[in-house]
Order: sequence, then structure tokens, then C-alpha cells
Amino acid sequence: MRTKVAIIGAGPAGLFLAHLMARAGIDAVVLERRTRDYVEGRVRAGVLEQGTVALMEQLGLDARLKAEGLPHTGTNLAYDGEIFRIDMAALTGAAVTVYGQQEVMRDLFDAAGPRGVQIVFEAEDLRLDGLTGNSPSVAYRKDGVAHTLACDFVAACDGFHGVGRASIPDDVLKVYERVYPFGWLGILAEVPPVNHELIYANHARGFALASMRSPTRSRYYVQVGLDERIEDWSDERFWDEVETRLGPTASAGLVRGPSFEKSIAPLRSFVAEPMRHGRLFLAGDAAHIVPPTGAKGMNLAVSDVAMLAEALALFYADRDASGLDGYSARALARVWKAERFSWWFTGLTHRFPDMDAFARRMQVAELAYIRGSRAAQTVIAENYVGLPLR
Ligand code: FAS
Ligand code: PHB
Repeated sequence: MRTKVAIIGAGPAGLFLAHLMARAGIDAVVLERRTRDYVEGRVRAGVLEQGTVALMEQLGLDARLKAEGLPHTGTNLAYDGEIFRIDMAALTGAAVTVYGQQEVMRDLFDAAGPRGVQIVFEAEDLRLDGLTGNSPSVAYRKDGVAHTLACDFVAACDGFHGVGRASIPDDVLKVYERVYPFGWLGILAEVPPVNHELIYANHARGFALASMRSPTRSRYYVQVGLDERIEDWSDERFWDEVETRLGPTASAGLVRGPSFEKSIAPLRSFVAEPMRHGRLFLAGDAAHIVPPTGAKGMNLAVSDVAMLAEALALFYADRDASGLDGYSARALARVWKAERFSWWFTGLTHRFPDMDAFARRMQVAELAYIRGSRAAQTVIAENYVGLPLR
């Protein structure tokens, strides 16, 4: 088999890139080790930046998004029993849309066949060869049969544990990392959200987030220790903790109900540089991870592949490699700004084990300052709705 662009991974990065290649008429093949159901079943991101919404519109994939997505012009911060709203639309002219990653993946997969997007599911034992030459290839096994996919370029959209980044020599790759001393315990429940917008809560006992997937389906998170286990958290304990951390005002009218999904995700900040090695390009979680506090993870994956697709289109149109040569620096410039915002917002809202009384007072003082400052709220708003691609 031969193609122009071999895409490893059918998550948001891989599938958005595949659709962008199909629209540009550039031959590409997606190699995914799992099944469609498995990929679509992963409960992850919930908030789309304005740029991600725009890309779905440009790709003509926004019909359900427009019908079922929830535009949010503001978001809320709760602390010390108080709550205040940041009017993002008034401050930036932009908004975000609440629409789960599972729904995005369903839209991308549903449109793949009709648009000629080639996806090989359950592709196993992938190996990347010839990355620093002119004839890279991807070896893999499917149903026990060995295959080799010859290509011009390999886009590693294979997430944090993928094969792409691991194919870059240690003396070439530079890694930056911060592992947080806590995780997020999240649930899904068929109950109406406590607020029509999101609430990020800072409490002495730890962080909590009230989010949603629809007017009847809520997504809540509480910060938990790295040693905690799901079986230690009954629904009742979870709801008690959410109400305590949101505080009486923010949790007024909160509707409890049985969770049908419960999981714990670790938090880390991670960046691998460069995002290119010869004919290999990294995109999405393959190159970077952010704590979900800033709702940046999936949106960064989308902005990476928007830049990569532009560079590939320039190359195939004019044999102009300038976009490809500039991809890593351009993508990283935006990645680091999202890393900073996610790290800062996590520091503002979470309880760190080594925090002393002074550090706690600094958090509360910063929240009180933000509450009264249009300038401080504008900084949060422009980062949250999504910084421009350029
Ligand atoms: P993904 O990990 O989504 O996709 C990579 C794909 O590559 C997978 O389908 C995998 O099966 C495949 N793959 C890996 N190795 C392979 C190999 N060797 N061969 C073939 N295929 C291979 N982001 C937010 O914005 N908000 C959130 O609340 C949020 N919560 C999260 C919770 C969890 C538990 C995790 C893990 C992430 C969360 N994220 C969140 C971040 C998440 O949304 C990612 O940013 C997003 O999925 C990134 O998309 P991709 O880069 O496509 O990587
Ligand atoms: C979610 O709804 O899953 C969600 C929303 C905002 C975040 C993180 C997760 O910052």
C-alpha cells in the first residue's frame, strides 16, 4: 500500500487531520489500534473553543453541533461560598460551546466513509521506518496479516502513549513535564446541570467543577489524591463533596442522581520538542498534555492539525516545504501559551498538599482580585475561548 500521509491514531487529532486531507484532495490513511466503538466510548473533553467550532463549520461537520451544542458566553468561579461570572462574550466577543468529545468523534466517524476518509481499525504492532529519509513507511498487522504502508509523511496523532514520539531519538527530543499531586474524579449522571454554565470551584478541601453534556446530562469533577480509588467513592460521598466544594450559593438546587460513568484521570503538564523529526510530525497529545482545568486538551489537538494540514497543502500544491519546516515552531508557540494558562488556572483553583496558610490566602486574594477586575477577567476570557492560530 502507498499513500501521501500516514496518520497514526483516530482520536480528534487524527480524524480532523484526515478530514482536512480529504478536503484538500491529499491521499491519507488512518491507522488506529482500537475499534471505533472504543475510541468513541472514551469520555473526555467537554468544551470546544471558538476555533474548533469554526473548523467543524468549515468541514461541514457542524449540523449536530449546531442542534445539540450548548453555546456558553460566560463561565463561573466559586470560592469561599461565593460565586461570580466572567462574561467572556462581553470581554472578547467570543464564546465556547459545550459538546462532548464523544459527540465530536461520532460526527467525524460518521462523515468519514461518505468523504472517502480511509481508516484501518485494529491495526496492531505499528512500527515507523525511514523517518529521516525520503521514503518513510509504517509496518503494522491487521487480522494477523503483516502490512507495510509506504508514504511521504507520517503524522503521529497517537496520543500520550503512542509510537510516534517514541520514534524520535532521545538525543533529539527535549521533554518538559510537571506531574500534579492529585487527579480528577469525574462522573456522568442523567440529572440537569446545577447551572446553565460551568462552575470552577476553589475550596479548602479541593477543586470541583460543575459541567454538563446537555440540559439533562451533567458532568461533575472533584479533585482527589493520587492514592484514591473509584471504589472508595460512593455516589453519596461524591455528591456531598461536590456540594461542599461548590458552596451553598453555587450548589443551590443541585439535583443528585445515580452516576453511570465514574473515572479518575491523572493531571500533568507535558511538552515534547520538536514536534517534527524528518518526515514525522507530532500532533495533539502525542506532543503535549495539559491539565483539563483550562479545557485545552482536545482544542490544542485541533489547532495542531489545522496548522499541519495547511503546511501539507502548501507542500503538495507548490512543493513549498516552508510550512512543514515552520510547523513545529508555530505549533509550539500556541501550545506553550495553552500550557501556561492551564498550569496557572490549575494553581489558582486546586489545593496542593504542600500549601501553607499564606499560599491559601494568596489563592483567595487572587480570586477576589479577579472578581473585581475587568482586566484580569479579560485575560481569563481570551485564553478560555481560545487564542488565535497566528
Ligand atoms: P487521543 O489520545 O485522543 O487519540 C490517540 C489515538 O491514537 C487513540 O485512539 C489511540 O488508540 C491511538 N493510538 C495510540 N497508539 C497507537 C498505535 N501504536 N497504533 C495505532 N493507534 C494508536 N481534554 C479536555 O479538553 N477536557 C477534558 O476534560 C479532558 N479530559 C480527559 C480525560 C482523560 C482520562 C484523558 C486521557 C484526556 C482528557 N482530555 C481532556 C484530553 C483529551 O481530550 C485529549 O486532549 C484528546 O483526546 C487529544 O486527542 P489526540 O491527540 O487525538 O489523542
Ligand atoms: C468537561 O465537561 O468534561 C470539562 C469541562 C471543562 C473543563 C474540563 C472538563 O475545563
